[in-house]
Amino acid sequence: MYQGLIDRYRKYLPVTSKTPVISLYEGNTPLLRAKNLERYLKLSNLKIYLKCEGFNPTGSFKDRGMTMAISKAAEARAEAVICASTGNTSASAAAYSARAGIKCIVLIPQGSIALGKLSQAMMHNARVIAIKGNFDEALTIVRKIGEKYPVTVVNSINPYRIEGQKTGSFEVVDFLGKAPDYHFIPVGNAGNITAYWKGYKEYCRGKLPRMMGFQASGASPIVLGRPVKHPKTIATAIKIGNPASWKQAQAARDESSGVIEAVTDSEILNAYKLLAALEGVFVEPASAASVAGLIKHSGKLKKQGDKTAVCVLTGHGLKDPDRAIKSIKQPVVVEPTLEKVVKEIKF
Ligand code: AN7
Repeated sequence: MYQGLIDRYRKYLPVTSKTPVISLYEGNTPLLRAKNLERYLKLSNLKIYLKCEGFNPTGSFKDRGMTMAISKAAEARAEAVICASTGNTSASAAAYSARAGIKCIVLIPQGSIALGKLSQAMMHNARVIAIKGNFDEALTIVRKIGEKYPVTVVNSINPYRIEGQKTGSFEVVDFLGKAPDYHFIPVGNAGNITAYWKGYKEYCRGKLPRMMGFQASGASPIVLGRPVKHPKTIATAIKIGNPASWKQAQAARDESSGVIEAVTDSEILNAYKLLAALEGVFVEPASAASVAGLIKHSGKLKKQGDKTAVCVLTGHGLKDPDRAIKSIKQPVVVEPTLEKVVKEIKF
């Protein structure tokens, strides 16, 4: 039986027989072919695959990094871990810490994290501290606490996080038999684009993909070339104005002849709805930035020969049900009679 990504990819990861593996059997997520989306976009030359990271145990890709970070924290006998988070990191850190018996402290930007994520951190008994500020301010505080107090930081500045997350590319390569031509990915704190690129470089014998990173236009520091003091976007997961892995993301872009560009909230919401309606895949808004990026490039992609693209869908749609309900037509309400219901169905 599948027992998680440390078990599967042990020889590529910094673990030994002494590392206590803290796992919820994360990874091994589906890579779905998106034929309806290909047809809708009239991209007959492009095979689109969706790497559905919302299928991870806490509903996001963060579990890949967290199984590593918490296993290594347990190996070092850490008593507590801490992170700043736009939501998913805190949900994952809280779950893995609970399993490891380690205290977990999370700093979140007040009012800016999706309800599902907050409920996860609370249920797993993390010490949740909401700050009257944004993610970047929370991360600055967390870094300082990590330097001064006996607590392990489990944001992606912790190198074990990147190590775990690079297994996403291993799975893509194992499934396709090679790397895709294009790898589309949302960019927030920029750990994941860093990790996927590292993974491709370590695991791939043949040609490497072009890394296509997308930030939300109201939170696009790497695109603008300067930090954004007051980031704004409905994609709260990537509402980040000063990414920790900024330089590594630029390196991934440049080494791979890729891009890091911005997509607007309305492009994100369009991709978000298309994925749900055409492919049966419900993601959270930030995740749809990868597909919004692909749509933005579809004109250019059409003019190429046969190509393969992977879009990473980083988190599950149920994380942020409020956004879903705000984005779509509300259900009709009728009297509880057969007649009224049949009339509404319009047979
Ligand atoms: C769904 O949870 O930063 O570029 O604190 O939750 O590696 O930061 C989340 C990021 C994309 C961006 N999609 O990845 C956090 C946090 C989803 C996310 C990203 C996040 P990075």
